[in-house]
Amino acid sequence: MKALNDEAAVKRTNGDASEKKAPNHEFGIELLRTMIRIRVLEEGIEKNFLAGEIPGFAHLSVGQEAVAAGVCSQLRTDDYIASTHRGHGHTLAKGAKMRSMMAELYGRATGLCHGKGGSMHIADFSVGMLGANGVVAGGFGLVTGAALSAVQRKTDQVAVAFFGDGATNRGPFHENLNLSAVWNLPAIFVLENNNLASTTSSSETIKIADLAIRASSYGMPAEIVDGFDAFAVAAALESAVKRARSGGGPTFVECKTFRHGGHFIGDPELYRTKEEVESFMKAHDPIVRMQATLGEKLTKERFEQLWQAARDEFAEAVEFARSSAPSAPEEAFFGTYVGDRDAGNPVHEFETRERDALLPFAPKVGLGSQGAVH
Ligand SMILES: Cc1ncc(C[n+]2csc(CCOP(=O)(O)OP(=O)(O)O)c2C)c(N)n1
Repeated sequence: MKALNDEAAVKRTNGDASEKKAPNHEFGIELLRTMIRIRVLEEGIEKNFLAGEIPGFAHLSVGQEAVAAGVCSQLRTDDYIASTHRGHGHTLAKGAKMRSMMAELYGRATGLCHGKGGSMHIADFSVGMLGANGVVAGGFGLVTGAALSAVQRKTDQVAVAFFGDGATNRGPFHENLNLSAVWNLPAIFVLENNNLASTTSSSETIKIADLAIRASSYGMPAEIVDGFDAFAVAAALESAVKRARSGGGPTFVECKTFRHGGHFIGDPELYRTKEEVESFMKAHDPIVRMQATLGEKLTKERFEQLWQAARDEFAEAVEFARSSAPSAPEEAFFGTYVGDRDAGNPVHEFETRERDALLPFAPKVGLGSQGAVH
């Protein structure tokens, strides 16, 4: 095995995407479209959640949209991502349908996980979205496994883990970065550094400001980018994806970003002031940033069309969710596996007779595990 070398250094692009190539305005509009769709989706989720229509918990990523949009713009549908508890943007940007997402959040049978996952455990394997996760740092193992499987199947797929600064203090972060580097896997680790873990500032729990430095310990190159600049995020990912697909191994990308809303919907946010939040957001909104970068290339009409199309899409998605049937109690026994491989019993899905026997114990409402872990 090759030891740590010069390659394992932290690169700082500080949002200067032009360092790599001049921004293409049509691509910028595509990034903007994704960011606006995420913004409209999440603001709508907040409204309907507060109206009591959505069960469980929901965590929003308003302010962080440039990361989801920039990263996913560089991925193919058959590439993998694993998300966090703050995963609506990642899921939408990876290609999930907004209406299937909303149905999932509403606990409906037509949802992506038949209403059993909700906001925090939503997944869509058809677009390579391996799951949001109620367990902080829960996505790392999925990504290492998916990247290993791509190598074993001899495909050129890549796998991306999204995670927050808080997750970098957990064991799975270190174990999976190490293993991915040692095995030279096509994995990409995307940190959304919003400087907060729930209510705690990372300055109280971490002694370093640039968490990308941690990648050096595992012999992995890292890049720090301005996470409000979707072009910069896309440029960093373009390099990381190229490296991963060509057998060059994993990369760490730290995106400096900001969470506009509370940790979860309903968070009283006693740890920061409203003024602080608003003034920061005013200066760093990724949508405003892209609008400014595009300048005259983006007409007022086109900008308004993007918002209107997103609002229409959201309205249709809510209508679909509201009019879908709730997930049935017996749904709890589908997609569940039993058996013991070591004892020679194949792992298999519950058979109908087993489900029938368990039916009396089914939960009274079909909301699955929503809100079980927060
Ligand atoms: C293993 C585990 N520990 C604690 C929690 C409670 N919890 C939920 S989110 C969160 C903060 C995570 O912070 P970070 O990783 O920075 O992500 P962010 O919320 O900033 O997106 C914590 C501690 C959890 N869900 N799982």
